[in-house]
Amino acid sequence: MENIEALREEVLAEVQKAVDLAALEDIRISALGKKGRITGLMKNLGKMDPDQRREFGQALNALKDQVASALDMRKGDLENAALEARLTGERIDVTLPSRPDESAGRIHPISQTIDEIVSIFGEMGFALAEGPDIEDDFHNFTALNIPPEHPAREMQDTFYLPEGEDGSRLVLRTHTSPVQIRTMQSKTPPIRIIAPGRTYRSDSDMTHTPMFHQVEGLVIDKKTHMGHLKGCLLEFVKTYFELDEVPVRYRPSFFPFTEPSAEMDIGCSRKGGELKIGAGDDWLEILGCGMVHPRVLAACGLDPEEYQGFAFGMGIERIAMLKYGIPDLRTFFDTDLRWLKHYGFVPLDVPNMVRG
Ligand code: 2U9
Repeated sequence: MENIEALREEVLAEVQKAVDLAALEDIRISALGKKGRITGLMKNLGKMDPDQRREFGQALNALKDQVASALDMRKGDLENAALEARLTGERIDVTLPSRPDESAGRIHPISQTIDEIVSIFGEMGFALAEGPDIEDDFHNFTALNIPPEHPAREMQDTFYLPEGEDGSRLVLRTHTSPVQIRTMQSKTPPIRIIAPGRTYRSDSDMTHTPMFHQVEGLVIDKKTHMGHLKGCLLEFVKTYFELDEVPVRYRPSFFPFTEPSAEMDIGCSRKGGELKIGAGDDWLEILGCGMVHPRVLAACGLDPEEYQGFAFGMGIERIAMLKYGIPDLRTFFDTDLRWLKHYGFVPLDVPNMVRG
């Protein structure tokens, strides 16, 4: 018993004096390990008579528990002290710029351009509208005053799905205009929407891909006129190209769904083979537009005597190429990661109207 008491004092004092975790581990092994001092006393139990063994055994077990919990406590204290020392010793320089994350993804220029356009028109009170890529003949052609013999309806220009049982053929939408048709059918004016998305045409060369992106806008109200169209589109090109002033001109054009129709050009210079937008003696076609044809309004159940409005449309790849200096349309769809690293946008670091 005296042995046990002496050992208790000795081991507990050692535990308290341990300066680090390695010293503590040595103490644990020397007390509780296979050849440890407490383990050594345990081995003596076999030689004792039953009464003595019970008394001695209980005392030894209590000692073992006490030493184990003292070791645990000291371990916790030493770990806390080590952490405390690290925290006071190490300083984090919060002003250091972060390392570029090589594995971080990029926002595709198409997505970036759509976000920019939607946000510019959003500021002007336009709502985002979306619709299906697979459309019926009515929403893609008929309601848009596209006559049966129009070349846009031909197989060479449009992707048709296999004929249905009733002889009807669904199409991959050739423009996002069906989205506006669906909106006019389901909502009463005033309507102000912007409809970006994928469109499909059976066309493939240097400047055409079978799938491309368009954004179209539509404004319908009782007294919406061409002046609204011009003000709205001028505001858009100035904001999109980040210019205070942009010369614009409208050339007469033709679309089945608008009357009158026009193409909008912006001033530019092409001196020395370099395109500069916003000034100069040259012009660059940017979008098509016009007043919604009365037959289109009527096809959507709106009275052309009561309502009128304007619409416009542009190719997203084209205006992304102009703003971001991307020379080849087909590279948009090559899924080349090096291209995306070069032309893509770092999330949270994209240009916007607030930060520029
Ligand atoms: C409705 C009524 C009218 C949308 C318009 C254009 C002119 C146009 C082209 C630009 C380049 C398509 O991507 S492109 O090839 N679009 O010039 N789009 S007016 O007019 C509409 C749309 C919907 C109900």
